[in-house]
Amino acid sequence: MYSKTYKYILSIFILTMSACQTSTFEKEIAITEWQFKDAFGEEGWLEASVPGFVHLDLYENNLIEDPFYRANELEQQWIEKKEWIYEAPFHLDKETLSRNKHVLILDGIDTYADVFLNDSLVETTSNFFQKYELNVQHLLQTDNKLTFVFKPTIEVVDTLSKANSYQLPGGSRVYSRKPQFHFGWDWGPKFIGCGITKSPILKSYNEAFINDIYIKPLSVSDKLAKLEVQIELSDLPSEPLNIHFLNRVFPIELQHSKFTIDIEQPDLWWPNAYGNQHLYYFNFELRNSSGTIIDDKSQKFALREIQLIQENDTLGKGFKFNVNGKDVYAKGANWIPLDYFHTRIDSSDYRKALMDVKSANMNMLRVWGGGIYEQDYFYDLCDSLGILVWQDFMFACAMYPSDSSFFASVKIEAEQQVKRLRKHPSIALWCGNNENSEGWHRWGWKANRSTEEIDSIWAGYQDLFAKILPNTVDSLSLSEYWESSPLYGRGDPEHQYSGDAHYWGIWHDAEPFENFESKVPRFMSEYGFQSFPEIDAIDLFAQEEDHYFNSKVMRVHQKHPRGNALIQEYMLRDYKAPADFESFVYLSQVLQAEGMRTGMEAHRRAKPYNMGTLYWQFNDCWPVASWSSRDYYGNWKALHYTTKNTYEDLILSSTTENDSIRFYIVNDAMPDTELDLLIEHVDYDGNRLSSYGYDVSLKSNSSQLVQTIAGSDFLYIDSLENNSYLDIQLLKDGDRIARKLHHFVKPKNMNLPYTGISYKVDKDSTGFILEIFSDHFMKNVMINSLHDGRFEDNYFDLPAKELKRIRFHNTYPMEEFNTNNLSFFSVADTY
Ligand code: BMA
Repeated sequence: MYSKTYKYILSIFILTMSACQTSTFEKEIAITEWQFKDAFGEEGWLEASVPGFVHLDLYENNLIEDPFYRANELEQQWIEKKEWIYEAPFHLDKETLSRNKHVLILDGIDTYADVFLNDSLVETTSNFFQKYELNVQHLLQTDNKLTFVFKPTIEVVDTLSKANSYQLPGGSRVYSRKPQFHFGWDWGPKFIGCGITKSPILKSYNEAFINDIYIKPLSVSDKLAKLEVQIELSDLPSEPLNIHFLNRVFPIELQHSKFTIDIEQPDLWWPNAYGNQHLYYFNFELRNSSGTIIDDKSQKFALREIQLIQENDTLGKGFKFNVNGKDVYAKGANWIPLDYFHTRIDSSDYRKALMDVKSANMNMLRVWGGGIYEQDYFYDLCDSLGILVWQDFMFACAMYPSDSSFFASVKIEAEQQVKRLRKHPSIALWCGNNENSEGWHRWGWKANRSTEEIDSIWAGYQDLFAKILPNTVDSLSLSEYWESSPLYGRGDPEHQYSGDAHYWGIWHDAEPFENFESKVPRFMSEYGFQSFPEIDAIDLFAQEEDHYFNSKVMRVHQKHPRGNALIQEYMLRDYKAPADFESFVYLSQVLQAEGMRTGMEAHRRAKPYNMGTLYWQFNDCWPVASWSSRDYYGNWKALHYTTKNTYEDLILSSTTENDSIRFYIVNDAMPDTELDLLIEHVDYDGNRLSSYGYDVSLKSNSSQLVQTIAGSDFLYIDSLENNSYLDIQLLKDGDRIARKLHHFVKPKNMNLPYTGISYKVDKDSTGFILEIFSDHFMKNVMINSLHDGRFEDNYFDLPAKELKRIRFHNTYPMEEFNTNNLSFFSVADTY
């Protein structure tokens, strides 16, 4: 038997992937002709889209304006109070009707619906995250009608909440198993309505078919992988069957069967930058005794072992991921749904977003617990791109009910989701919840409660997050489980020494960015700072008259109560007051990027004490001022470019302590090698004032302090600190492989020359390259073009008298690059 203990001994481990193709032997009938209506309204039936949400249907029917535009959110709150009905007819031909079994599959139902088939109640749904499989053969006829009568979610959760003798932290939303961010978040709107977010399907069949294939490793070595293949059929077979697979035949007599197979010379799956993402593809055929194929499914899977390693040391307890025997430094971000109305996200949106994850040199995403368990395609992409997934169960910032019906529902949800996702090699960890434990212990949630109440709420937490969920993960998968993120809240000093941490001293407590350097935990699973989306993106949801940050429209698109004030406060610490709204928007991004760079570099320098940095947050679910590095429309903010550079495999980093400047090299995957370190002192006009060169022996998987130099060695005249910097470069055989500019003062104290830029556009076989040049140093140059696409680099510091070549990644094929479209903006332009 393959046990957890045994797993630690193995160096490799295998999971399977879910992309089973639909067999040709069972018949899937999609139900497509949907209409909807307000149960008590006068409009009557209107055309509807499934998958979808009622807000989108109302918008499509011109009954409301675009929910995301200007302050429309405020006008659309009436929708949550209504009862909505969705209905679709579907026709079955004789052959289909005559089949032995008919199962109606409902999934992603948002949320409380009485479901009728031909006017008979077949289910009352209450869990968005649950798949319902209903045996409906007694109700079917040639012409059928499927009806959903949705009760208003708000009414249901309020009733459930009132039935409890006390309020639970988090409010009434905790009673619903539906995406918690739907109730509004500090980066998201509130459009509570209803929806059928996955298409209902009727499965009609005669013979048992393959329902699930799970390939589980028993042992793996360089030479041989032993795998257990678990086959689940839809039903008990009516006659003995065989599975044909890899030219072998395995008899099947039960609904659940397993057999073992070997793979010689197995290839492993690795995270991004650590190796290839090898995926195996297998085909399984289910045949009856006369050899006729009655079902077939293909299944991909991969070989890898992931361990969460927690070792005690003198300071506390470490927290790191080890893949196939190698410690992996996790570089990434937190992921929220790509759209509040996530049914409009298609595979190309996922692909673009995840390519932006990979392009920024990330190897891990945390799917945050207030959102959704993502679509299969998301995990398929993570598998093929080498992005590890820290998967939260969908519980966030609250305490949850503990009655038996709530637990029963969660148990089904957890079993289904773990079974679905265990096939993906990208799944690195299951985590119980986001900040529930921190909230309970540190956010005053126990105030004004009786001891019985406190004990009962905590016992409920323990039952759910220390028993039900870990037991589910343990019994159904080989994944590790982590009870709550973070282990300790920032109010507890222990957060710096053990487990994962959410460090919000910067932002929520308005601490200076420099504190990122002194408050480094073992694994940073959240930290962040807000910025605005770029001005062209703002213009997609606002008008010229909304262009000031406290306008009604901009306030609707800023959900953090102190958001704008905090951005301003931090901005004035480091920058001169911006002259206008456009400068404010640009500076908000530069401020975010430079502040977060301090954090990212500090975490990486602290390796191996710190073994991961996941910032809050990668993306947005609507256009908003937020902590994201990529806006709702997919534009890279300054932070995303900074992330790309700071998450490079090999980076240079520098800090100032008293008068000492310390120079570091951080290296994740490059093997031991000899390099040259060059430190040049350069002024804003490009004059080289002094130059130092050193030999460096680079160690693999390390952070090395390579030099310490007194600041006064460079700043022998006072004014130099305001008009010069250090240009630090790492060379291998004369080629530059890393670079960092070290500044002596904050941008507001830099004597930034106001200067123009000269440019030209070059073309080669793969596209366009912009060449830019300035006579004087420019801080955080933003290049904007009206062409669809992005520059390889942006918001960068441009040294004086140095030609910089920047490739343009166009979204669509382009004949020529229109230079009239180009504009440049830098910090010197903001005041
Ligand atoms: C974190 C997250 C979110 C929140 C973010 C910013 O703790 O878990 O709940 O959006 O902080 O406040």
